[in-house]
Amino acid sequence: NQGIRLLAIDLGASSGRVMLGSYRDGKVTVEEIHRFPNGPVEVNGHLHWDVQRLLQEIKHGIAAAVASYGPLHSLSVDTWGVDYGLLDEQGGLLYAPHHYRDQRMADIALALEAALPPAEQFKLTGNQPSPINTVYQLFADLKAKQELRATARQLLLMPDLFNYMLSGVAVAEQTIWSTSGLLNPQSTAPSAEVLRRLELPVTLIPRLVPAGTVLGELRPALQEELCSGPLQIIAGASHDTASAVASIPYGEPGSSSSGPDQTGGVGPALREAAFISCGTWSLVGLETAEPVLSDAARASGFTNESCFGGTNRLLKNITGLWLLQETQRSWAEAGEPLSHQEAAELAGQLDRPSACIAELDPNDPLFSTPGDMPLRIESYCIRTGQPVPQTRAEIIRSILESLARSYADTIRELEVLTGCPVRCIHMVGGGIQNKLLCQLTADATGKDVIAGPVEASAIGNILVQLTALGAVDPAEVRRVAARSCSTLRYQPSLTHQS
Ligand code: ADP
Ligand code: LRH
Repeated sequence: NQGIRLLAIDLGASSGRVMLGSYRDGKVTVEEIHRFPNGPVEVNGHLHWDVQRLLQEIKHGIAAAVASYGPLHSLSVDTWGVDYGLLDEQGGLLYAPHHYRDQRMADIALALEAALPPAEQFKLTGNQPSPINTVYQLFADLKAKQELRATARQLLLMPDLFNYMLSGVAVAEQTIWSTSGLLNPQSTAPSAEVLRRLELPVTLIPRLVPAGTVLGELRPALQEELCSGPLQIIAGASHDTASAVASIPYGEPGSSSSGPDQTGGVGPALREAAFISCGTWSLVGLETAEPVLSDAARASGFTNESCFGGTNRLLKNITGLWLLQETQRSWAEAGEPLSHQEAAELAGQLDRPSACIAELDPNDPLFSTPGDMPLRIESYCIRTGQPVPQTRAEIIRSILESLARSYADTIRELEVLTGCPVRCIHMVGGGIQNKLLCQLTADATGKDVIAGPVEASAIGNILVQLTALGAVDPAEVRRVAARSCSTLRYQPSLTHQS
């Protein structure tokens, strides 16, 4: 009994992976078929995504999986949020999609906010206003290139774009569109008011579909090229964060997080466990029944996004391990590369009491664009009157301790906003391989951290596909996740000062 075999194509901002999922005896197992780097590509002073290369990598992964395992049932692509491609009348891409770290929005953001102030955006969409949001980027692109009003026929967010390139079917999947700043807070329809106030054409938005919608089969030409047979393409929980949260094994013994509202109904949180999805970004939040649209939520930087199944994620986007990735990139360019594992080990070996550790605000705009991160950390320290970390270990440790501190601050804010105590934290994603970061998070929050799975987005992607195929009942997803994932528990160390 081979069970059901399917592919999760999980594109993160720093790497993409093609993962084979097998579902048998009520459990999912995953195996990495192909991994490739991803990141911003500068063309004529602007940052873009290399969509054609990413498509080639995806195709390579499909062919490799079929060569090793034979026919597969389905595949689904999930990606980072907010970015998009515009299609012309023939269904071709008008230009290479911009990367959300591109700086073309700097001035135009003010014009957008004059037409639609941030507080109104938040009430109308539930999304925290930010120049990276689709709505800001689209407003900027339509102002800069007037001809797009005539030539652009459809706007596809990144996972919808890849699923379209594979299947020929264009949709707007709800979880990824919940990052756009263009839908109502429940992500069930475009916000007519936002579109009207910003003069954005509603016709660009394809048909909205929920996570777990079968789109059709792999295009015939691709079937012939890659797998000589049918392969279903599914719009899963296409936002990588929605997929990651779908994989969380809530209800793991001792996590006090198995059922809805165990707080006695004090607040809107669905569980007493918070999550941290830890990759290029750190997404720190709680699942709630409904979007939280209070002024306090907006003022403290929270956003609302859709989960698989229609619940809400109240979360903050924290500039996460991007700080470390860019630091490592600078060192590699200087001829002194350091792997992820070496970086974590170096910071762990530091003699902490005598070390020079800076307190960084990861969300300071200084850190948001590509550049010489060690130099920026130095400028930040000078600006904020702190001693400058000197050694590589001190720089890494400053980043990791600052991330853990901002996680702790965010979790305290979540408790105040929802009125629900957070008992423990589920950490998922590539960043949990950094054991020091997990321990620092337990120490800074004073709460148990349950770490796992690493490949959360891929596992969530597979689980949602299984519901679309009718193999797993949506109500069973958490239980299958709990059976499929092993976790590691970190407890606050005795030296923790709360
Ligand atoms: P994304 O999906 O945004 O591309 P990932 O979830 O793949 O990000 O996480 C990538 C991050 O995980 C890296 O930036 C790195 O900091 C961390 N990481 C990956 N592998 C390891 C490792 N072996 N040890 C420590 N940290 C790691
Ligand atoms: C993380 C993520 C996050 C944001 C950002 C742009 O990969 O999806 O949730 O949307 O990318």
